[in-house]
Amino acid sequence: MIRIIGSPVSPFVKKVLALLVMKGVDFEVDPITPFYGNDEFTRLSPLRRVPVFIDGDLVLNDSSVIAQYIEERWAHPSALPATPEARAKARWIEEYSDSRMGEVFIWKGFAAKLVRPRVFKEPFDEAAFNTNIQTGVAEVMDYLESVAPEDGFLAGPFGLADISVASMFRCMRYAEWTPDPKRWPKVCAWLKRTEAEPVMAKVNEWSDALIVAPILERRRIAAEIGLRLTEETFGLKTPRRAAMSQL
Ligand SMILES: N[C@@H](CCC(=O)N[C@@H](CS)C(=O)NCC(=O)O)C(=O)O
Repeated sequence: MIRIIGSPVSPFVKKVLALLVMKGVDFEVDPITPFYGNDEFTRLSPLRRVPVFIDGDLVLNDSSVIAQYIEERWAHPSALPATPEARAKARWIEEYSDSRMGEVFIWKGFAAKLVRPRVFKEPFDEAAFNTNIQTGVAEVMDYLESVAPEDGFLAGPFGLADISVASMFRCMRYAEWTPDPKRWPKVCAWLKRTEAEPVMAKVNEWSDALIVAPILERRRIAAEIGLRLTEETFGLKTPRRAAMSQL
């Protein structure tokens, strides 16, 4: 059985789960928050980041590396478009999402509002959060609006590019920010189409359930909506920042 380490709330974990769902591959999830990972977690994930993909002796890190492996190992249905040009475009959007959107949507957005206060008991800096919305987030939105299609998806059929970007938006929704459809109409319409795709709806259902569920209830709630959780085997009581952590 394939095991994924990392909470489905993480957009990087969600990308991997969505691809496995899309390709009909069975898996189970150890939904840890990376900061609570113990030494065994460090051994499996040298940067102390999630997701980690484990299949027997095969241990893979980094969502893009894992995504590429999944695409090669289970080629059908493909999460990438047909032509080399469109495939390159999809990979660029994935990269832009992981790096730039990761910085402004996740680290300065979602993590600043929810993770930092909850995990590290640090106060929420509302002014910095709002500045990021008006600068970094707005700049990302303008770029996405310039590349979003009038209809359909970001790089052809629904796939990796859409999954990557939509996963970032969900975290910002948890941080109580959603884009203004008057200012960014094409992105908002694309997001609505993407979130209506069954694969995206399923993984969002998982993260929505886990983000609000009390820890003791999580296993029962997850089972009800078709997410198989393993024991949380990597738990520390006190969170630890990775040397590489952006928090
Ligand atoms: N480039 C990595 C980024 C993964 C990542 O940053 N994951 C976050 C969770 S959303 C994490 O594990 N953070 C822990 C830390 O920064 O210490 C990937 O694509 O997998």
